[in-house]
Amino acid sequence: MKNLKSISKFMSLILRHNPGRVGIALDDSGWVDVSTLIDALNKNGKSVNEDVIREVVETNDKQRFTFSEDGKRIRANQGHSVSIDLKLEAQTPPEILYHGTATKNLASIKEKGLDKRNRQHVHLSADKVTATKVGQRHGKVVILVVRARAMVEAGYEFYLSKNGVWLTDSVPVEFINK
Ligand code: HQG
Repeated sequence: MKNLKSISKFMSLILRHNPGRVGIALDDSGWVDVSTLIDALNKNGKSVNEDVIREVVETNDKQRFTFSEDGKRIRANQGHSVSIDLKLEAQTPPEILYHGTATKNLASIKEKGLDKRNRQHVHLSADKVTATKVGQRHGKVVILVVRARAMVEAGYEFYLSKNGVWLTDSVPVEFINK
């Protein structure tokens, strides 16, 4: 059986964090030619062809990747640490968004608000279930309530990634309730 999960994880690493690991570069919006990615993966121990890449994209549990409209390029929908501009249009978020984090982060968040750390954005969820899963990755989970609409009224911008993750640059502490 093809190990789609391991290929998908490796694609996340390459398309979000470290394209140089397999000797490729992303363009300034995070895209790379599918053929370039396939060649690079094959040279680095992952035996893939276009059908396999398509299956990874279609079956990925969080829809982490997208093909360009012409199908020739591919990128990660969000989660990058490399400096790219997804060129998403600002959108009006729901009144409230959620952020799952670990209790160990709370003191620092209370002091500084939410910042993007290694990634390009702060990631927020429209529902608590998703936020809980995100937070559990870091430890004992706590769900923060972000007054997103109030932030918009104060001039902050929000973006919605293609796979439904709300993104913003930072969340000042006055917009966060526990
Ligand atoms: C925390 C996964 C202390 C923040 C998920 C989080 C998501 C602070 C951690 C996506 C802080 C960063 C992103 C501050 C923020 N002081 N801690 N001032 N500001 N933090 O992994 O949001 O499976 O970079 O609360 O599903 O957890 O990879 O961000 O705990 O969508 O597709 O710093 O990654 O998606 O952690 O997760 P992360 P995240 P994938």
